[in-house]
Amino acid sequence: MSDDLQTVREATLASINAASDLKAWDAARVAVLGKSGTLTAMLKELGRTPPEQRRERGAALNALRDEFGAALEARRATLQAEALAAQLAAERMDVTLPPRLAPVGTIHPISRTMEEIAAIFGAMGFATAEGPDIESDWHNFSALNIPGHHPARDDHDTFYLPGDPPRVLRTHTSPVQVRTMLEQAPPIRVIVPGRTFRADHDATHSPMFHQCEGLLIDRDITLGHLKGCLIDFLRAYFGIATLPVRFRASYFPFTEPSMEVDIGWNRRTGEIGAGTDWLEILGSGMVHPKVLANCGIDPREFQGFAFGMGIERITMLKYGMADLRPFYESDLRWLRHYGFSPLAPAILHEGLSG
Ligand code: 2NL
Repeated sequence: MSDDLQTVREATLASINAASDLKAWDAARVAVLGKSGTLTAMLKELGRTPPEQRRERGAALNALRDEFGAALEARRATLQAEALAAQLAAERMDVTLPPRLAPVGTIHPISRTMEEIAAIFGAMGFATAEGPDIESDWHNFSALNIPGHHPARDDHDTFYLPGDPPRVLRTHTSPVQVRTMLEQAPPIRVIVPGRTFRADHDATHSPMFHQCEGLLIDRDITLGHLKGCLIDFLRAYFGIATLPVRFRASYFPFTEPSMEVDIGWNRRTGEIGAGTDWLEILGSGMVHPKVLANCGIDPREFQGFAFGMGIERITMLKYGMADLRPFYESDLRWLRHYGFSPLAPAILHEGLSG
């Protein structure tokens, strides 16, 4: 090999092996084999070489081109392996580490109780219905046989909203059952959990609280159906198969007859299902014929029963909470203590058969 080719060879191989990353490698490649690279220029000059030297020089240049190509390929493989090793080292991770857990909240006891009630009545074929917080006077009162002059209106401490006619914040969830009866033909089985509002605020009353009412309408429905249904519910909800339940005559404008439902407890210890005292827990009754007629149902053909309960109250009784106010204060300590895991659903209806 001629001296000039030997010089080019050494300089080129040195520059290829000096390339310390893929960018420098590419620059070295272009400098030799690119359009105006050193070897490209020498190959172009071959045409001007005297014919007797051309063959030998051409063979030498071709050999150089192959050698540079091989050197470039070897360098590229080395650089890529180094780059991959560096990346693997930099991005090293331990896939056996436990995951960082996202903070998990808790289900509010009000929501939990509503879910439990829906699960128990759901197993008895009741659907859950919802409706608006703001109601007409007719849906909240008149349809339920509570006329304008009726003293029950004063009892309800109603929030009236401005307007003509004035509307109300619903004082119970009954207007949702009224809407259900107007929209659906019997048979009807619904429960209606939700917010209710009364202008009443002290240690045991909040102006916003929660109720769950229920309604069943069908042919040949009797007080016996009401009693069996509510006894099953109370025993499943409190998880006490032998819970004593007592029905006591009462009065509501929207039911006839009406009954208060009591459960057995020990007033001194607060224990439910034990002792000789009675605790009022539900209101109930056979739906008043006038209410059925107001809601487009013929009372000679269909009968039914209805009931209502306070969610906060039955929650406090079941979980031994002494005070109503923390329900609405969003105190994380209280919520963590009394809240429920979002991963453990209410499956209390199993208690009905079990
Ligand atoms: C209670 C008493 C009760 C009802 C609610 C009702 C609804 C319709 C027709 C007839 Cl649409 N009745 N609801 C009946 C009896 C009692 O609630 O102490 N609630 C906390």
